[in-house]
Amino acid sequence: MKTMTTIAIALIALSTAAQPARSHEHHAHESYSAGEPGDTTKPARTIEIEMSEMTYEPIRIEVKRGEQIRFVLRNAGTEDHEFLLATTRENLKHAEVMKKNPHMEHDDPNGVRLGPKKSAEILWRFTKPGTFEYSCLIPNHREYGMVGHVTVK
Ligand SMILES: [Cu+2]
Repeated sequence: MKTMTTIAIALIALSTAAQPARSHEHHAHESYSAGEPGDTTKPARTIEIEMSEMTYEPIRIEVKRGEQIRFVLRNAGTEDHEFLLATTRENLKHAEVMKKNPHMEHDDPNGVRLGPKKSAEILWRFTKPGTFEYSCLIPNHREYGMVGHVTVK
């Protein structure tokens, strides 16, 4: 009986210890809904995207399934903006988390946050067919129009 209690306590301890690790994994976005990070040794088509208050230019792009794109991103605005490549579902979920923590830092291959006049590149391979989006999840920016669409054919 004593042994049973000890095992039960040990199991409880184990399961609570596993909790933070699991939520951290989720937060790190280890799986990507819009494809996968690109391979620098493979050819890529360059698409330039300009960010400003509160839109992207262009706001819609089309790529072929399997195509690798080098996104050249430039913030031409006067505020910070983001470019996060994912499904709409994933970005909306992510936006909820950002509402609670607006200064959340991103360190993911599918996204970047840029200050005014800054630029960056993202190399991405669209491996799945469907419709994806790039949006800015700084509170209210997506609602005000900072969402673009990628159609993968
Ligand atoms: Cu923005």
